[in-house]
Amino acid sequence: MSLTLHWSPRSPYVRKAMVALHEKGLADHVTTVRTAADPLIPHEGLMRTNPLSKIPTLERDGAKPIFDSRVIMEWADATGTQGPRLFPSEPEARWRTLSLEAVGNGLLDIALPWLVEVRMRPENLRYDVQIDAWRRKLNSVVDWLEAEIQAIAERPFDAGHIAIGVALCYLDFRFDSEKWRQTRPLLTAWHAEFSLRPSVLATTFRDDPRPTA
Ligand SMILES: N[C@@H](CCC(=O)N[C@@H](CS)C(=O)NCC(=O)O)C(=O)O
Repeated sequence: MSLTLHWSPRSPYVRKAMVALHEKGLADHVTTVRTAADPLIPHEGLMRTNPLSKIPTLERDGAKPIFDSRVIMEWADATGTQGPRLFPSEPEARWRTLSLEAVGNGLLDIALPWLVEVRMRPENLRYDVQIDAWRRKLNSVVDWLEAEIQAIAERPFDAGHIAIGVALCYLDFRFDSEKWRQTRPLLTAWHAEFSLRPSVLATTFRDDPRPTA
């Protein structure tokens, strides 16, 4: 099996996909290609494969490319022959997994535009009302997780855990100043355990040099 993943060590969506590929024993089949997916500069080459110019995008020999982190996780779950079942088939378990995955992913959907706003937008154009709304939502999500995490931890490890755990790793990477651990001891303890999984240790975030093309 030959797989090429458009990848960046800075991207939390890529990390979700990579953690799933590791969990399912597929990571060794993947060649990563460092691809600069900049929201302000659509990537001409990447758009030929994924019209959205987003990563992760997975190219497969002789088959259509797959994109969106959740879709790649589902593909990994359907393809890998080892590791935990990431998307359960029993309906109630599945709806819960998909909802938890959506919460983790939604946290990233708050964090990424926030980062663009404060890093890329000229300071005089910054919209503080929007930043305040993102901050309130971020706190709403981590408060909700603090209340739910004991029940979540009792569930078999799946795509929901991956999305939530990676999103919290991303807060550590880019939003340290928001201090998500403060007043959330249960979530802190769960995340410490999540961070020790080999799949998580193998996919750490880092600020590598940005490719020019
Ligand atoms: N919903 C997508 C989001 C992917 C995404 O936004 N990735 C970022 C990198 S962290 C990206 O490619 N941004 C480029 C852009 O927005 O044009 C997923 O889950 O894979």
